[in-house]
Amino acid sequence: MTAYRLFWGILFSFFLPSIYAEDLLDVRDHFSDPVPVIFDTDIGGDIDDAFALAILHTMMERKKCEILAVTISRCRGNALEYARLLNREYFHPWIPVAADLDSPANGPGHYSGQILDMKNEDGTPRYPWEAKPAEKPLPLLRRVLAEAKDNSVVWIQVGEATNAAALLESGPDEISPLTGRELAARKVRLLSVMGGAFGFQDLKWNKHCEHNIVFDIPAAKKVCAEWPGEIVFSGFETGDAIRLSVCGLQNDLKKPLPNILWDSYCAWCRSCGMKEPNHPRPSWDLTSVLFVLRPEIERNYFTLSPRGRVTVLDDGRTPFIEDPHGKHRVFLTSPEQNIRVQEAFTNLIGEKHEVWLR
Ligand SMILES: [Ca+2]
Repeated sequence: MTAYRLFWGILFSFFLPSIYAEDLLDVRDHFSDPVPVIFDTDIGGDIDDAFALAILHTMMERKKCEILAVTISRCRGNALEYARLLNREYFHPWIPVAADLDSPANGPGHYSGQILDMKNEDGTPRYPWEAKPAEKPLPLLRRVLAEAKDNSVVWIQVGEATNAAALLESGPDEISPLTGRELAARKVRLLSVMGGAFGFQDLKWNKHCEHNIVFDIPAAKKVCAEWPGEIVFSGFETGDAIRLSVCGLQNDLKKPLPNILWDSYCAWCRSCGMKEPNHPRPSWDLTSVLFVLRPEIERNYFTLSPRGRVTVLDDGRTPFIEDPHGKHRVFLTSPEQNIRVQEAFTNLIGEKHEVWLR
């Protein structure tokens, strides 16, 4: 055992869990309650959004969650239709998807458009689809929250904070007499964010300007400063240390075909210049999903920092200041926990083909 592993083993085995393990947020009233989830994503850019949505569908099939809506913060390629297609491939085509197709922040994708254009060898569409009108995220978010039980919804934000900031700015309308801030305070139990970078375990991450923050800094500042409820942050360093197993993906996804996740992963690799699909991608967005759906202390997937406050600086850095009255906490993980979480991802990603399609 290296000195590094020994250090973290001692720290996490004896010290941190005794302080923070009992402090994990369980978002269920009862163990069997499905967690109502909003999945707010920049799907179409990096591939982890697609895997994160896929494991949400798997857990919805297990009745561990109910996906109320998929809202897109920055439409990469034709991400709206891609998300609808992924919902359909996972047998939940009724889940509403919303995106602002006119946003100047939109850009090309790495797999969303490619999947929609994909053909079989005989030239027929591999994933047939037809364009439907698009709803913008804000009215969908306001409607879903207005209809939800108080203190029930978990908002998983794995893209920019654009949509959450727009909600906070919204006033009463025909959907709800409540302001967006009032809806967030009354209906949202937890905001689970993949964003920022934190130097709890390695000081170098304090200097990192993370993608989801940088691409909409005003929105990230607003949400960190004004969100009325609890926020847990999975920083860049957490998902970066937990990589998806390429062998696992090949074993679990290649057959039976077609498999939209495998095709998406291959398209992402090709789009990024790789001849073979062989990049063990970080699991950034998946961590924010797993934390919500597997909060059991005995599984020991995650540990949380003490309470505090995250501030977004002008360049996108996200310093954390400890404060017992703060509503922000940050994921801390050990190498042993990272292995356990990676195993969970492999199992969840492969579950569709092991169980549903048997
Ligand atoms: Ca993302």
